[in-house]
Amino acid sequence: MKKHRLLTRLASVALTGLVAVPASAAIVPNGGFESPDIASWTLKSPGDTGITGWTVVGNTISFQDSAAFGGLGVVASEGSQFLELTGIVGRGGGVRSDPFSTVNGTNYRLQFDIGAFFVAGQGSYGDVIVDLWIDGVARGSFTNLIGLSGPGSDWETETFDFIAAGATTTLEFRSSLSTASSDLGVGLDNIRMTELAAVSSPLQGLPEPTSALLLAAGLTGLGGIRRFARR
Ligand SMILES: [Ca+2]
Repeated sequence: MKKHRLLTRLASVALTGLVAVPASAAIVPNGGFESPDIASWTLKSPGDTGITGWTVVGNTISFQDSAAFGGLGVVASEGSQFLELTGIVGRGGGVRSDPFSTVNGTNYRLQFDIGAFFVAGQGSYGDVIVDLWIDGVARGSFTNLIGLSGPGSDWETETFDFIAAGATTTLEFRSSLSTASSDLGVGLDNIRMTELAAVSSPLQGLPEPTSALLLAAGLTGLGGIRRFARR
């Protein structure tokens, strides 16, 4: 019984700080751009606040329903609505969230889907790059190399872990100004955040393989203890 309790405790120690345990989710208001409901598509200029919870920044974007160009292969990643961050054509457009509630010092995993499109009758719109800011600070660029050879929507989920710096957080996404990114079709949808309850701060920023190795090492260690306990 004692051995069992020891092993249970060791397992708990080995896993704490290494495994992301979702504690809560869906805290980005209207992260899927489903509100307000639109029938087709509409252009939005910088300063526009018509998309619930978001302000358009940088350049004109398109607020779209899958009904608009779904027949050509262009559909949302989540629900039926999404953003197209190049408007009709052009780079640098995006959206900034209204400040929403976070817990200061807490680890969060931000995930969002970026879309590249192959439009029926027109061909591939090319690779896409989306730039991310958190609380006004640039946090990186995310690339989706289009993998389609026929009409369709190529959505890819991007992940970024960070520590909230205050009681509210602001997210901003823009299509990249880089010419490596399409100026005609950069999708954004399904922005969500999950609180990472079990990730301790010393591990923040470690690349996934390192965490996996540490986890593997921890499990190997447990195996050794189990072998020892069996003797
Ligand atoms: Ca959506």
